[in-house]
Amino acid sequence: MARRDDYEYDENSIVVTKNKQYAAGVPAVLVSLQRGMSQMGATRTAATLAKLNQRKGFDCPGCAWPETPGHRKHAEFCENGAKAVAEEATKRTVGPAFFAAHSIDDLLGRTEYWLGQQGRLTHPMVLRPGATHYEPIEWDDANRIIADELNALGSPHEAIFYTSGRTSNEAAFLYQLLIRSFGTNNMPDCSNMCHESSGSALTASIGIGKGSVSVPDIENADLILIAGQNPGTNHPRMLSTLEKARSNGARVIAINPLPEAGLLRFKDPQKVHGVIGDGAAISDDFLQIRIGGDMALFQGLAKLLVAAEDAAPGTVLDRRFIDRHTAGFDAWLDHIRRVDLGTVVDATGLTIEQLHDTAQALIESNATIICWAMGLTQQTHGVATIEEAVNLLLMRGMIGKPGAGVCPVRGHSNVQGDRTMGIWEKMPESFLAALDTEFGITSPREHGLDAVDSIRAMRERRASVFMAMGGNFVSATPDTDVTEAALRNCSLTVQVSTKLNRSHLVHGRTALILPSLGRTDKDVQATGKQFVTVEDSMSMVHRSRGSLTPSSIHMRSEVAIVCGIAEMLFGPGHPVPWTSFTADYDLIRDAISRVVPGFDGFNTKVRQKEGFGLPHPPRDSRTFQTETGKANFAVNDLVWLPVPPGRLMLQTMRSHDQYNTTIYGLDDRYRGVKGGRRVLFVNTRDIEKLGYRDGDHVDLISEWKNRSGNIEERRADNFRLVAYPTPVGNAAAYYPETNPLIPLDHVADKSNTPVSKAILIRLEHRP
Ligand SMILES: Nc1nc2c(c(=O)[nH]1)N[C@H]1C(S)=C(S)[C@@H](COP(=O)(O)OP(=O)(O)OC[C@H]3O[C@@H](n4cnc5c(=O)[nH]c(N)nc54)[C@H](O)[C@@H]3O)O[C@H]1N2
Ligand SMILES: Nc1nc2c(c(=O)[nH]1)N[C@H]1C(S)=C(S)[C@@H](COP(=O)(O)OP(=O)(O)OC[C@H]3O[C@@H](n4cnc5c(=O)[nH]c(N)nc54)[C@H](O)[C@@H]3O)O[C@H]1N2
Ligand SMILES: [Mo]
Repeated sequence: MARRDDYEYDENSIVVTKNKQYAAGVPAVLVSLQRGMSQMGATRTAATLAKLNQRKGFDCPGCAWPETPGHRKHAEFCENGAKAVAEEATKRTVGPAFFAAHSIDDLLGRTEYWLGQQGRLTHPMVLRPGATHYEPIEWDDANRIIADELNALGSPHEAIFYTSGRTSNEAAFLYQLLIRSFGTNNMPDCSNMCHESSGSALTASIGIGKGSVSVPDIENADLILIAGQNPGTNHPRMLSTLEKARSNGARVIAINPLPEAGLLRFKDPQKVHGVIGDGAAISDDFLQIRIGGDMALFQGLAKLLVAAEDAAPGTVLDRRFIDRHTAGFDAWLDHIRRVDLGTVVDATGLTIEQLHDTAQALIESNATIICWAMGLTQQTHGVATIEEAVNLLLMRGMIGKPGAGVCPVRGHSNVQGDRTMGIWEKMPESFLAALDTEFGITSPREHGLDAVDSIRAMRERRASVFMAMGGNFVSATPDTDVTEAALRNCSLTVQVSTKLNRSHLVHGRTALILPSLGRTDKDVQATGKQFVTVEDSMSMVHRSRGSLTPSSIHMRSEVAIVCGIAEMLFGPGHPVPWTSFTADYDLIRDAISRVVPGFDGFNTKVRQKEGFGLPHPPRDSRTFQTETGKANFAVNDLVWLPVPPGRLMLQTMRSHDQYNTTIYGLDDRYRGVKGGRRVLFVNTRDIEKLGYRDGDHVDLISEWKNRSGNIEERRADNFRLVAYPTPVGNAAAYYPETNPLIPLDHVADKSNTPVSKAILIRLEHRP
């Protein structure tokens, strides 16, 4: 077994090798087994990996990519799914003895990597006002503290309830029910920092904030654009689907500032050609776009398509679709004709030939899918960029037809389901009314706070109780110093968690840690073994059932935790049957079936082999529930990001060895960086121009023009320069180390999503 201090490391001894051209293959299998063995031992590794994503097993806590319907192979998982499981199913534990040995001050000096690697949280713990150490507490006493603090508030709106996207449908439904029964819609969630821009854009454009394609659609597409996404690391199982699509004749175009390994070549470890040889090429073309250039790209492509239609009328536009199903076409057409291709070339960094070639591919394709993730959403103009992607599909009638559509690839494994269950600060009236009718409560109607506004509220002491259902709010949010100060203003912070992280250490006057069961754990309640359900990125709902004996009898399921708090808070006689809900999750699903559209017959349908799909009106019947009753073409003025001299545009992203703020290890294998995480990927020409050499250590300073027009500076120190094939003027570094650089007010228009992918920085020599 590894010694605990193995997780301390020296950022000055980073090893850099050449970045890889291919993803997965045999090294991936070896890495997954190795991580499994070191965390879980041999028996637990074999037992858990065998149950991953199987019909009778648990849903992978990694990403939200769906399983291929009908073909669940043995071992439907990937290297990073295996790491996610090892991380949760670890045999190491963090209990009262650990907290007695480590003060808060001591723990604040550790890295997220070190904290996460200590093991599973086993006991409810309390940090009392002024105390230096967490100490154990009984569940009832913890719940009493929460109830007392909530009841002492002047208004329910002074409480904030965060959710990360691993929470099951059942727990999420009860959590929002607790929060709305209490009287607020303050429900920030990780989606606010993730696909909120996709939700905003898609709801305005097509009337529903979810993707419109299935796995078979991808497999049967003619053309797939993948923009702002790194599937080789973050959605590795997507590579198998893409490989299938390619072997069916699809063309794949990757749009990314970085030549990400999985986008270029993929070695499927489950196939012979993946084990020997170079693997399969995944993308036919790689458009190395400048950061923030996608909106210009989509507008430029639309312009070229319009020009082709003008040259040969009736060959490019899907007039029938446009006339029947869309609104705003003429205004859009007028706008697109005026797009300047010179600006598009400047904004994207692409050549005019690349633009023509891509336009030609769009014209030739009868079934086009656009996939995207954080490279598009976490931009000031993220919503507009996604609207432009939709415009490009609408003009060709590429929504609601096989092999075509929009594919926002979700992050957390149940982030989409949590939204469906009502975790949103602005759920529509129809949902609230159904909830009220079902339970005889009166849900508040005024919209609540999202993630960024919650931080503002705590900073200004308009809110003072903060509770988190999973996640690591302090490290995932921007402007780390501001956020940490905001949380320290609280009277109570509560974290329902599986693993230790920095959010347990940056706390209110009183702080609680409530240890929860995870996906892999067996969940037994009064009526016996329970399962939960999740919704994947393609609106498929299915069961998840853990099988491991929990490492402590003091852990509770998220459902039981929510119900325990509710019983203490509302006392006997509350109209919601909290006790019965904990005892039998079927009863929760029955209630959901009456409140949430698409869930009728939930308990029966979810017991079917493949689970069931939720309705998606644009996909199912080209019905668009927008204000116009049609799919809307959006008109947006072109925004792009020129880089001033002496500056770099920084994007913050994930290494191959982390899950958001959870650091699995220090090996970003595909990018060739090992042994540390404070690296800055910069083009060789920029390194020279700025007067540095590869391997130099620098400090990063972000420059932000605030509302009063003054430049604010923020720092993150000691990053090693790595010469890397990123576009000139563009840099990249890992999150969360770079979050202190992102101003709280640097948010996307309309979605309020922190702009994690475009931060203006300059470098300073380290003294
Ligand atoms: N193993 C693992 N899996 C995960 C996660 C994890 O941390 N680890 N996180 C999960 C979560 S919550 C999410 S949201 C997803 C995230 O999945 P991704 O969105 O793939 O994650 P990022 O690492 O943020 O990568 C963003 C990609 O966008 C590119 N990019 C940056 N700026 C731009 C731009 O302006 N234009 C374009 N076209 N591209 C750009 C970057 O080079 C990078 O390839 O993954 C999920 N799955
Ligand atoms: N700079 C920058 N910032 C970003 C991003 C970026 O690309 N760049 N990405 C953003 C995105 S896309 C996202 S989604 C957010 C992620 O934000 P979060 O979802 O808040 O962060 P995670 O790191 O996924 O949370 C990890 C913690 O969740 C807890 N946990 C894990 N599994 C469970 C479970 O089953 N139940 C419970 N109760 N707890 C569990 C563990 O204690 C673990 O420490 O970060 C955002 N922040
Ligand atoms: Mo995410």
